[in-house]
Amino acid sequence: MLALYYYPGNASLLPHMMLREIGVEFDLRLVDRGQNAQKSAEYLRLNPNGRIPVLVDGDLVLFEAAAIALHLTDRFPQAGLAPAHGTAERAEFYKWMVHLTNTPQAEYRAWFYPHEHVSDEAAAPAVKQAAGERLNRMFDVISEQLGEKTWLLGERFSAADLFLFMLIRWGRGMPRPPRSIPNLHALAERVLARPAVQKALDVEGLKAPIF
Ligand SMILES: N[C@@H](CCC(=O)N[C@@H](CS)C(=O)NCC(=O)O)C(=O)O
Repeated sequence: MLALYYYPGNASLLPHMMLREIGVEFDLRLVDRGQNAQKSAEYLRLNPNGRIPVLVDGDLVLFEAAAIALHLTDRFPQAGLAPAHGTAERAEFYKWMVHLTNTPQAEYRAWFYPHEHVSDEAAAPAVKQAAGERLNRMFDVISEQLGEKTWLLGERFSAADLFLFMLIRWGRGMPRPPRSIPNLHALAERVLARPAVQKALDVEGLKAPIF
């Protein structure tokens, strides 16, 4: 039995889109952030960090969206969300998954939660602004690397494209949103056109503008 603990639009969106791409049955369990349920004793037993998402796969309880995503590619290789093990393409896939999680995704914590990075609340806006500027530079590099390719890995779609799509979406309220970079916009449109992605967005109740 698979169960994904989610909140609409949160980092759970990556594994949610993947589960829809895979087409496997799973339970979708809302973590009610309105009630701070991610910090409840019950949820902290699943993820002691009090963050969303968590995937339960039988006896396995997994936190960290990127780890969940990598696990899903291994568990359901037939879905083709990652290249074959041991290939150069697989290594490129790891590069993107790790880069996206430990660089832009981590930076978004400072953008969305600047108060966590200061002892003086008055400094929070400056922290947010600096995080936005670092994110701009990160998206510029990603855009250069993507170039005119269809997907991050070239002609082959992978979970890394779903990850990038989620991160482009998160930046929609930034002064210079990632969608303003033409090739990132085009990639996000291609991801958005996928029926599995449409289904995940629809079930989470996410409405346009998506990114
Ligand atoms: N590195 C973690 C980050 C997860 C994360 O920051 N989740 C956010 C939502 S996108 C969250 O739970 N926020 C609520 C909180 O921090 O209390 C992962 O990828 O799973």
